[in-house]
Amino acid sequence: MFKKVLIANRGEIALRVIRACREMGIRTVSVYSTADSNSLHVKFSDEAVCIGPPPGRDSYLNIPRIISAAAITNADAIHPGYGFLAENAGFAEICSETGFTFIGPQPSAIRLMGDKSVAKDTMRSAGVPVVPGSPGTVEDPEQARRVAEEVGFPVIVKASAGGGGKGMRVVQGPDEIEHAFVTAQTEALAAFGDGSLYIEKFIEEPRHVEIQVMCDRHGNGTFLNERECSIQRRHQKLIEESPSPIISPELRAKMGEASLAGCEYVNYEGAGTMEFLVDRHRNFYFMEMNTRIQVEHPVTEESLGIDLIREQIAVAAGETLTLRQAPPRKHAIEVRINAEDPYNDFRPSPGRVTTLHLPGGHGVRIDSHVYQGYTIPPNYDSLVAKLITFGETRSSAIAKMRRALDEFVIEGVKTTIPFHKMMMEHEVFLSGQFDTRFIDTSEWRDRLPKEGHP
Ligand code: MV4
Repeated sequence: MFKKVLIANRGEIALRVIRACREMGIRTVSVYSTADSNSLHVKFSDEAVCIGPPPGRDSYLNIPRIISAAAITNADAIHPGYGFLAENAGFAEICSETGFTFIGPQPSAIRLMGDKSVAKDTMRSAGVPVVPGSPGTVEDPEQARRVAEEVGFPVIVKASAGGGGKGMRVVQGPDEIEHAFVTAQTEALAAFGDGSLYIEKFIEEPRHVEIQVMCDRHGNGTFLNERECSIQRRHQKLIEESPSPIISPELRAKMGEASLAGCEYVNYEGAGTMEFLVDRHRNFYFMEMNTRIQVEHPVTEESLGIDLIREQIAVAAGETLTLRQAPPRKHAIEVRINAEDPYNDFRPSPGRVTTLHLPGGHGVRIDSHVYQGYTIPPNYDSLVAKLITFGETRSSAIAKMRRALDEFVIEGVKTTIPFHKMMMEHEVFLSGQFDTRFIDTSEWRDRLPKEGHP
């Protein structure tokens, strides 16, 4: 097992990894920017190295500085968390070339999944259901139109280098395709330096359901059920749960087996997530694979009673996978409490947390790096806390979430708590019958608690 792990991240995920390492008897090294010198990940690790000023490119994204920090502290392995360098194949490669184990999949798997069009073609070859569309990329608007006529409108044009919604255009009919192609290509080229596009049938009212997988290097792999992630705003998830209210044991088995077939096909190692769209007829289609641990991993942990970070570290150290497939034991829900103002289009609200009281008690988990007096810097994401509740049934998890949200006191910054209080009473959320369009198309703004009156 590793003796010392460097965590190339910040915030709650850095803390989550430090905690797992502590429990495993592994020493930890934090890296931090000057914006984070008062952060808990710096205080809770055994060692900490300042790697630069606040901008990501000068600190948490700066590969030479992170590798230097690992070298001077004599770390064995590097955990990338999520975001920053977590899905940078070049970084994973440099880690192993400089003698550090990258806690994640092989660089080749990261690179393969980073190109969405290649990932889709690979998964199709592995027998995973994919949305009908162009094999590979489309080179010009004329080829795009031919593919669209074949699969039938509406279609969606997507950037191969994209993910998370950038460089996407929905096309309703043939007269719109040229414009969509040109604007998507321009956007993709500007955002990713790669203008390649592919086309697929547009799925209406889709749900986002993802499968957690974990594989070791000895050929063992398992799927750890699904997470329902359809409540999103601008491709940022706000609420996640496991199990999904719409997934039957039969569908779970099908999606899980398909995910594992995909992993086996690419000899996947480590933790990963297969993202699927599920249509109104409960057909499922592979969308993307995330080759990292995800923000919402705690709902899987609390539903199954497992520790994904511990397992991720163990398989990276070469141990044999000990997790086994099992039906959900509990229903778990996570809400993301962000320093954002839900009354003002979720505008970021960084600043000093003057008062903080965190909820607790039966069936409640908080993953947070925030403490009273801490200043949330404006430089990074706005996640303040992940509040997870879990119980025997979905309705008991929701009852605990309502209670926990009522106990939560945070002053000094605006947060998404009022949004989540509203959601835990919203009949569409309670029914489980929602899709990815909820935030854009449902009535919810006038149901937020009156401002200043929780
Ligand atoms: C789609 C789709 C409908 N049909 N593909 C959005 C982000 C990227 N990962 C893929 N996305 C979508 N792809 C087809 N063929 C609808 C979306 C989509 C979406 C997907 C998951 C969660 C939220 C979403 C919000 C808008 C659009």
